[in-house]
Amino acid sequence: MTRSPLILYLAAPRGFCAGVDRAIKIVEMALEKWGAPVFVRHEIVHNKFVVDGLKAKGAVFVEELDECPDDRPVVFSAHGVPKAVPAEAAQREMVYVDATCPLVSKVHIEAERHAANGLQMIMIGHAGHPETIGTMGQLPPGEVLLVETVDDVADVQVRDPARLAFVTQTTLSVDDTADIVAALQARFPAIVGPHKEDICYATTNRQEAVKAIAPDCDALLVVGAPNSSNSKRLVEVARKAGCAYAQLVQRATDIDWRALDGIGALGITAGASAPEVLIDEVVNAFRDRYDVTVKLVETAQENVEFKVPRVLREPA
Ligand code: 0CH
Ligand code: SF4
Repeated sequence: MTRSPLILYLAAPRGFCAGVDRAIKIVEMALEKWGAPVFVRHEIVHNKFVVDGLKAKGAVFVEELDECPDDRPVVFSAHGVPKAVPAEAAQREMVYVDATCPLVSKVHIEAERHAANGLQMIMIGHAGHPETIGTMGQLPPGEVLLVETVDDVADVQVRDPARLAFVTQTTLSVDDTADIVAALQARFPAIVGPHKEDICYATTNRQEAVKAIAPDCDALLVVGAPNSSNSKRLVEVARKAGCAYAQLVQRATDIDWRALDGIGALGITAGASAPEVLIDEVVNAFRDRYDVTVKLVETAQENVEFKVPRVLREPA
């Protein structure tokens, strides 16, 4: 049987970012240093394959600190935690390691700095997402106002329109966020904030790469998890950029082959928390069924690397 030809546009950059790489290494180092079990508060990154791999090595994933015993180490996930979390760990004299991405920590510091200067904070982010909870939790409850959409900007009630600042989640849609920032600046001309927003290099680059391939693709698959904000944004970006069929897949088994019937050009990318081995798995599933020609489309080169703490803190 002859296989149909398929052009496979492989986006670059895709997959793991520096913050994810560092966070996973921190859990591995903690397991090496202290042995199992090491507790991890929240999925270290939003990827089942990564989480299952660490579980097999002895990591225990929980949602809240009160699920951890006092006498075992705990790692905080890459998404960041409210200030109350390390405070509680310290009060319980627990050993804890913070795997918050340095680019998320930077936003935490920004929020604190603005508040120290007497500015009321507005956060652009998704309600309930751990990064949003963590960033808003750098200040006392109720101090940070959340806006999720342009429409929310019209409703937000501020103390003093002349004394405002904003921060954002790092994994948002660059274009949607630009619209929200513009709406904030139109309503509150004195608002201060970052140069554009706080979206990180990895999020920006992955969205740019998708924009470059999406118009040429009959279908585009994003390897990533349904709870991964940055991965879900890549699906939206692909659709907006002109690829009507864009879907998230966690593994090759998620591919809906019937929906792909008759395609001639496919795009593949991956969210920042998806390991390359899963991208290979998806690509190989297409090689099994099609006569694949891979075209790598690289829109940026990344050389960001975050240092992993050389020595994890000893128990007090
Ligand atoms: O995209 P989100 O924030 O949901 O998280 P992820 O999929 O675990 O990717 C890593 C980003 C971590 C914090 O920016
Ligand atoms: Fe850090 Fe960006 Fe990766 Fe989040 S997506 S972990 S902010 S580099």
